[in-house]
Amino acid sequence: MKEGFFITLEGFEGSGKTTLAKIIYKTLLKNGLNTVLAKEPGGTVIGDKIRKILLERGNEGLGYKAELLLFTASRAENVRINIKPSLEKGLIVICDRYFDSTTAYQGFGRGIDMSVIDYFNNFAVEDIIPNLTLFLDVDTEIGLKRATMFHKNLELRFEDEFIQKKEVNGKLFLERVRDGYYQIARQNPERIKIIDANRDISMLTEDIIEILNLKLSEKFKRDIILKLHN
Ligand code: Z5A
Repeated sequence: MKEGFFITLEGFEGSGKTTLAKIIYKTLLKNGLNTVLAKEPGGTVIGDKIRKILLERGNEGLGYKAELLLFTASRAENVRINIKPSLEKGLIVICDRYFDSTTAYQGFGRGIDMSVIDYFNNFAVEDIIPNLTLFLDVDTEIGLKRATMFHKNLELRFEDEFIQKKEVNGKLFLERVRDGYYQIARQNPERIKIIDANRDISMLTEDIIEILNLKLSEKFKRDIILKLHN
């Protein structure tokens, strides 16, 4: 079996994950590296239907357990249909959010027991663990401002909740998510690289290209110096 290279992007909304995932994807293709772009939640026929349920304004009544199961179902489909077959073909896969999002939002954010989170994360992804995760660390207020300006009015269930600044155990939901990401990054220093995402996109891109040059050179056992796609 061939083995590809799996990159995930993580972080708070408005940190630039989607923008940067597209820049990386185009850059890798331009440099002759076969690459696939995926995202979560969604990215498959069933996953896109699940995405609607999860993100649409009006679905505020959704319980935390059902929310976890829906993110898990969407991920299981993404792994089965997009990610695993592409990695088996030896391709590079970029995924905009993956299981660290569930740990950060449903685990640290919602407060669901971590043994339950780990069980469902493992259940969905089997042995498909990212080789590299870029954690785009943005100040929550900056990220939220960027995200709410950009999002379609329908996909605002989470943002609505952040704006209401719901508190659990004396801490805001969005603070718990951000602290959660730091903990996940500290526990996985080899896999996760923290990038200051408050800066200009061009500066973030430079940092990411440098990390990719290093990681992909190791992977393909030859010097890779990526030329940026503009
Ligand atoms: N969620 C969860 O709870 N559990 C899970 O397991 C998963 C997800 C997988 C939707 O995710 C929600 O699902 C999310 C977590 C939860 N919570 N919320 N909200 P999503 O990935 O579909 O949505 P998102 O993370 O909110 O995406 P986003 O707002 O699109 O954020 P982004 O991808 O990081 O940002 P972007 O699309 O690249 O940029 C947004 C805007 O900001 C755009 O106009 C850019 O031009 C601008 N931008 C981005 N970066 C910069 C910089 N550096 N400078 C200036 N402007 C910038």
